Amino acid sequence: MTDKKRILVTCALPYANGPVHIGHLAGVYVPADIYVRYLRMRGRDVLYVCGSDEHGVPITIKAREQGCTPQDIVDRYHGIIKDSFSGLGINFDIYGRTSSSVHAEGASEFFSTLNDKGCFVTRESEQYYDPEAGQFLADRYIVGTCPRCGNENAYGDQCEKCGCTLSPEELINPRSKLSGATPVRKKTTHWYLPLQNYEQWLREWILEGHKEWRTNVYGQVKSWLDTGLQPRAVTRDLDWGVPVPVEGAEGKVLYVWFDAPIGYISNTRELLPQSWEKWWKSEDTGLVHFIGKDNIVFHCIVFPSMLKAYGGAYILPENVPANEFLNLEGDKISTSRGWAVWAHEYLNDFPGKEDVLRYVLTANAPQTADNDFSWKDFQTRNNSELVAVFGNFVNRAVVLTHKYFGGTVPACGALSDVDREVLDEIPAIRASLERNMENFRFREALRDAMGIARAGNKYISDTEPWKLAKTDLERTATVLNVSLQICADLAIAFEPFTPFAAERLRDMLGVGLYAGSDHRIGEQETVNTYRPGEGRALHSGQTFPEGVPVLRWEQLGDACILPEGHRIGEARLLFAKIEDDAVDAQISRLQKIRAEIEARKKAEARKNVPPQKDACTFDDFGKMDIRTATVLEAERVPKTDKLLKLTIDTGIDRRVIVSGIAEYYSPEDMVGRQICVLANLEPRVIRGIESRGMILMAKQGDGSMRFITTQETTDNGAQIG
Ligand code: B3M
Ligand code: ZN
Repeated sequence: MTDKKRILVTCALPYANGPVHIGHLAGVYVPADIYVRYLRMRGRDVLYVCGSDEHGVPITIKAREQGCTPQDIVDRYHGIIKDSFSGLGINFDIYGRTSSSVHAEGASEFFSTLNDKGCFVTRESEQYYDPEAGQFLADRYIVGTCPRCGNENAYGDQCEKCGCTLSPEELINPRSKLSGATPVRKKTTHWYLPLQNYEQWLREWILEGHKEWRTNVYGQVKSWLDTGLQPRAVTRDLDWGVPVPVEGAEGKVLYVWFDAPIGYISNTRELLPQSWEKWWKSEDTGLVHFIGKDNIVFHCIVFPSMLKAYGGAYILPENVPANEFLNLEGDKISTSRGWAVWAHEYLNDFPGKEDVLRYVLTANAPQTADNDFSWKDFQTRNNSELVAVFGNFVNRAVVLTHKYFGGTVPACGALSDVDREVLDEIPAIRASLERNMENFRFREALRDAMGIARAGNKYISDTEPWKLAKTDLERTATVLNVSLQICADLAIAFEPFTPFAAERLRDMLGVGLYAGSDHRIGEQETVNTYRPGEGRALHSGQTFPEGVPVLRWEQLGDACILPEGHRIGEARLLFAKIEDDAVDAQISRLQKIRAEIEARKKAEARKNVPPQKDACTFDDFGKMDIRTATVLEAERVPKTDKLLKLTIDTGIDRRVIVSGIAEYYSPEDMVGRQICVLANLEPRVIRGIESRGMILMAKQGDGSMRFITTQETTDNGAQIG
């Protein structure tokens, strides 16, 4: 970990065009929150900054779809997102927004400085313009036919059907999404940041200087640099965003990825108008960006190049611990398709279980590879880890202390081997936990913390104080004393991961916690809003009532955190079991969404009508003898998935046909059905069965088959043609 005096932690600014989901939480916000809580407990001076990213084309599209203004959209989602974070105990020192005036000023000034210093190049190019709407079209505002797969509704940047990346010029028959008009090419000028000028410097700074960064981050940076950097446009023709502060640039705004990272700085300025510079321009500050993998290039290449271009002492990140993606029940999370678990809905559906989500997302964190969230795993981790191990251990220690010792910490007598063993285990776990935390390995750190609960649970099961109490109260006292010390260890170790439960546990133990200083930064600037545990968290300048022990990280692993005679609180439920019906409801909600997605996909695919084949003559057709026939018997051909053996009455005779329709019809579906067959097709032997003729099938756009049936029952053997 950085040994800098101050640590500035930023989290990717979520786009305010939708709520946040578990993928965002697992990738960015939960790990950042764990890190910040940990650092604060270690007494580090931390500033924790985030906010909504409120610009960009998708927000304008959503507004248009919903018939409201972009401001309405961002107002709505900013509120939802902000509440979701605080509901989960993720309490930034500031959660700002890029539509604020402080940000507009800051971003504008940043651009002007770079422009004045000659850091940009301008280029004229031709872009699509909607003559009816009178405006240039962002890539997403242009639709047309995909040159690769023929999808008629491909976007100017991507075809969602075949997944290919496109540029608007490649679309066949482009049309404007705004008016439907055919766009015309029109000249426009944009500002570009020539990233190639920073290549050598980036190589030295990251490839030489930060070999300790995560391999996924380092590798992505290396491959960008090895491919060679290009000038990047930092302006757009759009009416939503920070206006380009240059005369003659009317109708242009800063590209969202230019202004958004400046948002980190603006939000710091908004919170600390007097002293923000000491967080951004002092070598005493260590900057850490928490992001998802799709943001790596912007945080490791583009934004650092911007800061470098600006000059003036801006610091660069010490680390960018980007995560991979979290999938949901085996499929990629998708906001547009609705395949997600939304944070605000979770909080509604599982009140009081904020920590369970934090725990599961950390235990399954996509740190080195994509990972999967499933509701069954969520339930199992809650019931067999949080409830059965952690909760069960604490409950037994606290309840038995009330039962045998009137709720006071009993005396610790001579320690036996089992006692020593468990007590010795904890300092070793702590060392590993700290190493993991400081190297951004939160999944492993959580495993360490859980190791303490497992050790405690095993200790109390092995020593059986409920039995001991009948014969040896002195030994019982020692066992419960040791158990309560381990409970105190858990109250410390779990604070970063499950802050709500850690607070309940401190209540049970009758203790407070040192959770960091209150960051008195300037005269009138007091930040740090510590919410879960507020009543019992100790900030500098605050003292707990006489006699209340205050836990500190440094005590983790001490054999006597809680003094003999200390009164503990009442037993409370630390974690509650999650029943089947709660997760089944979630699973069936997802099944419904999956069915809708499938239906939409199928409907789309069906529209895929293949072009007409080459002409054939009447004689060609006349050679085919097509008849109506009825299926008399049907059975699967053994050892195949696709074939049915059908015995049919063709009116001419009774014969056997082997048909590849088993994927679409079962034998029972077929018996009694009247179908059409090509009767004079040369017989063929399929799987040892002579097949005489072919059943006529209609093949749909998605590849599925339906047999052709007669509308009204006709005689078998009727000629079709
Ligand atoms: N708004 C988040 C995303 O790509 C993006 C992050 C900006 S951080 C400066 O989902
Ligand atoms: Zn395509």
